[in-house]
Amino acid sequence: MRIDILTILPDLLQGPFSDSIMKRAQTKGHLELEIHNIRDYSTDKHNKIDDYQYGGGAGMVMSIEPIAAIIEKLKAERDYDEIIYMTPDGELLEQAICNDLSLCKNMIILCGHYKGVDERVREHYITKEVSIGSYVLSGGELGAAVLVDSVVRLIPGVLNDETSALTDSFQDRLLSPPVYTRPSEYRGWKVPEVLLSGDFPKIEAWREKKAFERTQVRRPDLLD
Ligand code: 6GU
Repeated sequence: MRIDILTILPDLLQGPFSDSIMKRAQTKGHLELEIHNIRDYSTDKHNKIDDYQYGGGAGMVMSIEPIAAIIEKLKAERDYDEIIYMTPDGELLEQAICNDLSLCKNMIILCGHYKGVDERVREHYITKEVSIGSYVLSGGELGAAVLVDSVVRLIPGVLNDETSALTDSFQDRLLSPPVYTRPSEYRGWKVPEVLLSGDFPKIEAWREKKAFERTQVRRPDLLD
């Protein structure tokens, strides 16, 4: 998969992709990630990428020209399955969206800032708008990092058996059951007996029961 991220804060996006699974996805060739600085596409002599909003009001708006210039350059190089705008008024990110996006070959992710981008960018270039939750972030970069991580880990070969995405919370609309490791007793706090029994059908039944109970208590909406 190839992902092009368009941002005014490219440094902010270095960290999340230079460690662990996201780093390995790139070195193993599952992910080709390009981070583009929108400012590099400004034709203004001060590299301006925003301006006052028409009609008045506080807050700057990201201009269409530099964003259109990068998107059109990229679209001339390859076909994109999705051009996503990260914004608090987008569709709430859910596992089902991550699953769909994991089938994409190429995608562009635009990170919003200030009061947002000129509406004409959304009308003419954007194919999908995503929010990562009902709260406001200073910019779309952290949202883009969340989106990329949640999608890339689903690409076949990115995770190994031990970290397989098939048993994730949400994949079966259930939260994960509790897990334990050694020691079997710590300060008198014991690991549930069944997990030490070696009786695998019984362990599996216990895990299913716990997953269901946990979902019922914490996220009943997932069971609807
Ligand atoms: Cl994607 N961007 C911003 N700025 N705020 C958000 C968000 C995105 N998702 C939730 N809040």
